[in-house]
Amino acid sequence: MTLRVNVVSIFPEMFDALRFGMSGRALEQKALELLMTNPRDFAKNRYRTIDDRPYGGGPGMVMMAEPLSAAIDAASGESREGTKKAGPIVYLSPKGRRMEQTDVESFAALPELTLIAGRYEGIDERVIQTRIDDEVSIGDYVLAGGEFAAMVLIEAVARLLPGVLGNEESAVQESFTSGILDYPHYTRPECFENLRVPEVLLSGDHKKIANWRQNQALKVTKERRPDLLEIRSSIKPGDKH
Ligand code: 9D3
Repeated sequence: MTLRVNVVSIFPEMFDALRFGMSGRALEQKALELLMTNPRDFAKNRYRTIDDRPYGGGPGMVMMAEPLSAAIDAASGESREGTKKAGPIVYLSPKGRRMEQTDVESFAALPELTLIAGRYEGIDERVIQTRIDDEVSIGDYVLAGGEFAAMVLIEAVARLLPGVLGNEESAVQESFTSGILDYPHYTRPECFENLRVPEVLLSGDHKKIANWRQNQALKVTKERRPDLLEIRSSIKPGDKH
């Protein structure tokens, strides 16, 4: 039960960051496997060129179709184990559909996934036509490349993999409250810079505490993300969330 993630990137060392924290634990436990492929290793000239100027002119450079498609084919096991499809090939792109937690849950349920991190202005459109199953953005802001977006996806997926969380209660708790913002958290000491922990949390009354937390969560959600409450109230009973 391992999720194999093939990553195609010209900066494979960036993904060393995933060795820390929860994704690091997922890798150690073999719940997650990361396999890096560098398009530069598939470049055709002695300068290992992987980018070229855009046809039609304009600013910046474009990732060339040949090294990138060869890297994708090698990474996704196009030649591996005969007819069996290796799982979807996902291109991290500012033009992609916005990734949500439901997408993360779907990725986490797969046996294998191939992520393409682009650089420059983007990749040759013919690679999208011939190789890409899914185009995903992580939000409406501009990054310098797809690597951090791919790492965001991997970290979000890794914490859902069986056996990774460690604290099983967090997962249960999360499924209860998912869709709204979190309640405030406190730990020792009881008084910090003259700010006291809310009395209810010291009461030992678990019903009252649960009720207080739900109210706090609803209040902050109403203030900051009313859109989340509108989505929730339009969901019929029995709908999966
Ligand atoms: C001027 C047009 N730009 C599109 C907004 C060009 C451009 C900007 C940034 C092309 C590529 C990039 C690099 N970004 C990503 O590869 C990327 C990304 C992002 O920038 N924001 C949110 N999600 C993603 S996923 C990949």
